[in-house]
Amino acid sequence: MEVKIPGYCALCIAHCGCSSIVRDGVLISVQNLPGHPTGQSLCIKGKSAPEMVYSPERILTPLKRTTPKKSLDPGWTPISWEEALDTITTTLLGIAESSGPEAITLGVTTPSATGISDSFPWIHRLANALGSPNVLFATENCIWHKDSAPRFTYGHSIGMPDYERTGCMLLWGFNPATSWRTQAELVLRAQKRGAKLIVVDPRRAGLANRADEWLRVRPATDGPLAMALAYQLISNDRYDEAFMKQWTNGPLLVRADNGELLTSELVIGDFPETSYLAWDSQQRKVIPYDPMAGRYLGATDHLALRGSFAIPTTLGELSCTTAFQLYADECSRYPAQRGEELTGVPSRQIADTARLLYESGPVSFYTWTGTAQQSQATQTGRAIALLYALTGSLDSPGGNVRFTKIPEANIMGTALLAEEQRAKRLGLDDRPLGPAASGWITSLDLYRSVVEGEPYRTRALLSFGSNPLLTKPKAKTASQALEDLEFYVHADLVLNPTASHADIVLPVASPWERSGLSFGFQVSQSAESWAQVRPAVIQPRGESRSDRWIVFELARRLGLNEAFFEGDCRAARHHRVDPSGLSLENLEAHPEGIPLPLTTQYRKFEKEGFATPTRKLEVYSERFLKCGYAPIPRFTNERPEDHDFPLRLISAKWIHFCHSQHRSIPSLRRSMPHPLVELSPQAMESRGIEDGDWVEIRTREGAIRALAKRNKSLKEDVACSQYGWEQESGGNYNALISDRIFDSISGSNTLREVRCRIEKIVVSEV
Ligand SMILES: Nc1nc2c(c(=O)[nH]1)N[C@H]1C(S)=C(S)[C@@H](COP(=O)(O)OP(=O)(O)OC[C@H]3O[C@@H](n4cnc5c(=O)[nH]c(N)nc54)[C@H](O)[C@@H]3O)O[C@H]1N2
Ligand SMILES: Nc1nc2c(c(=O)[nH]1)N[C@H]1C(S)=C(S)[C@@H](COP(=O)(O)OP(=O)(O)OC[C@H]3O[C@@H](n4cnc5c(=O)[nH]c(N)nc54)[C@H](O)[C@@H]3O)O[C@H]1N2
Ligand code: SF4
Ligand SMILES: [Mo]
Repeated sequence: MEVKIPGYCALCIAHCGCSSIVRDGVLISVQNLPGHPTGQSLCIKGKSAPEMVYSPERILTPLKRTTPKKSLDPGWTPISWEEALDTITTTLLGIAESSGPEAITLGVTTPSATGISDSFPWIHRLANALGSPNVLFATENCIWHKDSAPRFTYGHSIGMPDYERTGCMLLWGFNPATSWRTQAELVLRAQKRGAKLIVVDPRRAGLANRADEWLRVRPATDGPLAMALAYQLISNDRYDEAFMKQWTNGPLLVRADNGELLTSELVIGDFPETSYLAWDSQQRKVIPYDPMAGRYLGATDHLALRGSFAIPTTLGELSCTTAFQLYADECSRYPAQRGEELTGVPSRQIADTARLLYESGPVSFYTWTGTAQQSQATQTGRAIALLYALTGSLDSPGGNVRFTKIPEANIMGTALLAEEQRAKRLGLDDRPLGPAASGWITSLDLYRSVVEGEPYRTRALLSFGSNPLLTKPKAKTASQALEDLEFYVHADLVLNPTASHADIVLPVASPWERSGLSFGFQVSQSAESWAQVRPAVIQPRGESRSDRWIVFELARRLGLNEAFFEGDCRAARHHRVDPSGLSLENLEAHPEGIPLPLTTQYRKFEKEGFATPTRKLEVYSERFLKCGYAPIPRFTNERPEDHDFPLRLISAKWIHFCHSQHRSIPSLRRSMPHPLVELSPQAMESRGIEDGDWVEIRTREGAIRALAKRNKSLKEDVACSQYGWEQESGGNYNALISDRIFDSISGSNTLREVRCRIEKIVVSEV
């Protein structure tokens, strides 16, 4: 019997609506699902679902290591779920009792490129209920710059371009044609309607080929480029002055003596306590701004956005400058010509792009990992966020908006974690505003804790997916940490190189063998209004189980049932769905999904202000100042040239694979059998390299091999390679990266800011 079951593909963030064709209990094929907001088409990975499901690489039973950690063969032996779960429970309880639950780290792979989105919040709930503040996640190299860093400026993530209404789209270090095809489709549709497209990328990849302006930025100079564009807007009066005055903290006065915002305590007069001060240029006196109420106490018609003023205070006369003036001054260090020198983008193009931004708004933007994996990544995120603020399009029709979401219960269980445990989160002391403040630790923090016992020793890791040996820098420290771990449990579909260091491996069912719930599909209001419970379409293979099942089973054994709906998965799902007003039964009866009549609320800040310390969009971040970071983005010069390593190496994603996954899927591997490195024709010629030659890529950290591929869009000194390949296939790109250079605010590693040299490998060496 053949059935066609609607659902969505959970393999990556696009969550494309799809139908599964199942014959006699076997998944035959997967097709797109017309009518679904993300169901227009599927990529080759989605179409290869049956190969993934029935891959001989799948783990089908729990496995136990039977040889010492350092031995090459782990001697995997199948064990029962009972034995696996009991061993895990006893060991974890023992560690929690003797060293505290913080000695146990939970790991989780990325929901943007795996089906872990089905159970992501449950894994966090398990950590919180257990009392562990440490969840290892790829934030610092992944979502930090679009979800967390903008909070320092806007108080919220960058939201989503309102593609249906936008006039100009700015894609910055983001290639949705490969990484989020449903966004790419909306970009194309907007272009057809006449919207303009600007792409900032060292490579002319994907939609950059159709851009009105493609800015070929020198890798990792995005911060200076954002400042240079902002300077064009400000110096030519091409910005939304009214928005900057009314909704940003640009008018607030900053003390020249210590960089703090001037507060009312220091100023003689009848001002409410703890208010900030701005300058009224007509009455030539200060006006207080109450951050609690989010408003000025007085008329704002003549608020000065720019200028420096001598303010009489109890400390004597203090020289103060408006925050916006300080920002404008910092931008003025980047006139177009200097912008060109620093970033490689021609000065004329910098000026033209700024004009396009001004003339073709409303402007929307999206940035992702192109700007994430750099040594000044957070300030780069701030610089882009501020450039965008100048357009005045934020949260307005056609700008970046946060679409109205379907209400659902938050099940992360954040409140279950005691404050005292939260304070122990690894990395919090070193980077107080970094991922640790949002709940996540970085791999470097984990390795240090395991290997050096600093600030305390991590003894166990319970990881749901993830492959840090290939996806994080410098594999050596990682291998040692994995070996030093007293107890490592890894739940996955396949045995990846990191999992081969585990003590116990748990077999995870694929998304087609388990159900999932998606409230909203992100890319538009209609997509965000789509609620869907995806059914399992086939039985789990072997003894594999969903991550959620594993979490609930462990919670029960660990005595955490109270936080887990007494072990009743269905009651938990009811709880999650209830606030939406939909019934779980109704959702299950409509596996194609149910649209809700939600409408977008624009300019929410008019009612709520911004969720920042000043309740305004923060041009000036006192929070940064207090942590010792520049309150207005400031960039130090590039790392010096290294003549032995003249090329700038970057990496990017390819449509065939997600990160280190999928290399064993035959149809995908056939279309990409070997790792590639793209080089400019000039770089190839000068090195005697031809298309398809094997080359060696060498950095100060190590060397890998890849096949050369001509890419005429690259500058002569830039090479773009792939990551995620194992050593046997050519090499692990991230072993070329030093773990000692990272963004001091977020811990983001310089995965794209590496100097290398590339040479042809003579055939006898291959
Ligand atoms: N050089 C370089 N390195 C990078 C990047 C880059 O651009 N350049 N990108 C970075 C980014 S953005 C990210 S997010 C990280 C990703 O880093 P990782 O999280 O390490 O990602 P993957 O390599 O995809 O490994 C995912 C693992 O999870 C397993 N898995 C898949 N689905 C499930 C599931 O449903 N449940 C469970 N339990 N396991 C599952 C897969 O089989 C695989 O073994 O890599 C980063 N590394
Ligand atoms: N096929 C596929 N899709 C995926 C994933 C996958 O692994 N494979 N992973 C998912 C995940 S976890 C994530 S985080 C997203 C990421 O999605 P994207 O951010 O779109 O992914 P990338 O291709 O790594 O990077 C985007 C672009 O940044 C450019 N770039 C490199 N260096 C620089 C630089 O210094 N400055 C600028 N401006 N650009 C630069 C690259 O050339 C590339 O075209 O994709 C998701 N979707
Ligand atoms: S883009 Fe491909 S892998 Fe991602 S959800 Fe769509 S079909 Fe699945
Ligand atoms: Mo990511």
